[in-house]
Amino acid sequence: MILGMPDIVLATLNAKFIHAAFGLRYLFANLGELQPRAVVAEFDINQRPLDIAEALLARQPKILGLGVYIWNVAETTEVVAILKRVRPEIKLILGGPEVSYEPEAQEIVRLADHVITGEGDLKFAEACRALLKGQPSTRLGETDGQKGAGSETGAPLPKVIPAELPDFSRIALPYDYYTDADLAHRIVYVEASRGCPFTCEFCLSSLDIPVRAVPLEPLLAAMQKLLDRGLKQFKFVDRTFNLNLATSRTILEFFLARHQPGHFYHFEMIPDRLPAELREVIARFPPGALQFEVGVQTFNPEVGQHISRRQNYERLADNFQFLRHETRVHIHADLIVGLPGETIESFAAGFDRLIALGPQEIQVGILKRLRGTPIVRHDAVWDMIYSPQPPYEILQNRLIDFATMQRLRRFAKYWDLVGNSGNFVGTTPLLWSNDSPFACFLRFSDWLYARLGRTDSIALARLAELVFEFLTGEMKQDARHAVETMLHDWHRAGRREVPEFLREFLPVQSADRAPAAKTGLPKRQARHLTGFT
Ligand code: B12
Ligand code: SF4
Repeated sequence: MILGMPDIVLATLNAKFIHAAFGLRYLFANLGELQPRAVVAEFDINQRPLDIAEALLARQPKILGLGVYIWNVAETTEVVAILKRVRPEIKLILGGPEVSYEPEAQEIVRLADHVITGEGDLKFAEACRALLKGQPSTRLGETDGQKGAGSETGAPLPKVIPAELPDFSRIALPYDYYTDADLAHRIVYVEASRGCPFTCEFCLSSLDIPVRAVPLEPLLAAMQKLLDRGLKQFKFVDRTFNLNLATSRTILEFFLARHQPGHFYHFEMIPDRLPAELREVIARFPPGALQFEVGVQTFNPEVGQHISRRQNYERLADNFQFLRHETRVHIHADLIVGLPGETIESFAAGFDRLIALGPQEIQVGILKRLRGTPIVRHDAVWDMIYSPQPPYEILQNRLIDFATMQRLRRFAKYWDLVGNSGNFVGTTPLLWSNDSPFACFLRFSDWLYARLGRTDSIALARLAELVFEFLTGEMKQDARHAVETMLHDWHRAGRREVPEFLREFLPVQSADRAPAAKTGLPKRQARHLTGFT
């Protein structure tokens, strides 16, 4: 409880209101004796920078810590520019993955007083202690002092402060700092480990070596507390949850033993590692309780080699078969467009192969050049051209020109609306009948874009009507079959009112139906779930 104004404000702009800032809560939990002088203030990127700056200034902090990520760097730069003009005396400390690499190249770093690179759990408190004691900051134009944060010498605190990897046994866990409102209304993140042992060159986590585990006993005690407080959905952010089999099994057993209807657990997994001891416990979870995010990224072994990603495709296929046929896990699999050496044909073959493995969702991601990642070593050979604006997506490369990349970008967006949304579970496969799913969906995507001229703000009923028009007009499919399938999807999604264009095919009394029963699960996953029944 703070009486008066806090000396320290920890703030960030989340991607959306619904995402709670996990990293900030770690920093807050580890402020030690400074904690009573600090508050956490969360915003989202849809708020105006001026309003955010005003809200921050109203708290009159001496130190403001800002979490900077790829999704908020543009907006946070604006906030920082305003703050530095209006109240230059407030010490601005940046941190987060976006400013942890290539800080010298960034406007936001130039404007701020300090940037702590890496995991700031303990280092932020150290820097605050030093600044509150009156240690000066390195001024613009000066070179960074030799002494690190916390130095008693009074030497200026360096502008860029690298954080040593903190030891988990010294870090306080942050879970008590999720409020009851967070637990009720927002996505709550948790973690059992940090770091990844793999080296995929497009990924920032490939730089997070070694893997470090949160001590299991306090972690499970914290999870129990969250369950007792009523949290139903746990999103684990571990890069590879199935790395340490004994730990992942213990965590899964823990949740299974306490499972209640509506509980939902999300994990990121590597696809080629699911031995019997894990399979056994996974198979015991009820429908919809588990979601696995499974990065496949590419099915082209040569591309895999280019980006230093090792993957055993046979084991991957076997694990997908197991997950789809012997468990009730919701699978969200990722593929990336634009990797060095991936042609449109090889991407198409990979997409079709993944469709055959039957995950409920396929995220078609566009390659990004994340700051600090070694993917840049391919720039010259593969003519990789990325957007200079976050999220730094690829615009073209030697094998895929700009116009084709744009088509694939639209493919990804429409696929998300149609293939992934759960609104067209039965209808989507009609779009390809016996042909290549990739080729057919690309044709649909091109056709849809010609009709709409945009990929966002499309009302669901309008989208459904266009799907129907494509199936019956362009593909000459049997209208009655299309109507039945679409209607089934419509009701599966829990919708009562039947859209106008379907009504004319139906007898009056069967048009509207009671919506499907509520499951308490996230909406998209719940829609896919009925595929199990
Ligand atoms: C949750 C999450 C999201 C959420 C957003 C969450 C939110 N709050 O709004 C969603 C799902 C929306 C998301 C989206 C994306 N994400 Co994301 N996401 C994550 C994820 C899985 C967890 C973040 C987390 O809580 N980590 C755990 C905490 C403890 O670590 P941390 O946040 O890094 O915080 C530590 C340090 O960074 C630092 N720190 C943080 N804040 C501060 C502040 C100060 C003052 C200081 C000193 C230090 C400091 O100290 C903290 C404690 O050690 C990470 C991967 C991961 N496991 O970290 C990726 C990650 C952050 N995302 C990433 C990317 C690339 C994306 C996307 C572009 C991916 C995509 N496919 O489109 C999109 C962007 C969306 C957009 N609108 O543009 C990259 C980040 C790149 C970057 N430079 O920021 C990451 C690292 C994944 C990766 N391995 O490549 N993401
Ligand atoms: S893509 Fe996955 S496996 Fe590869 S480095 Fe990143 S987190 Fe690790």
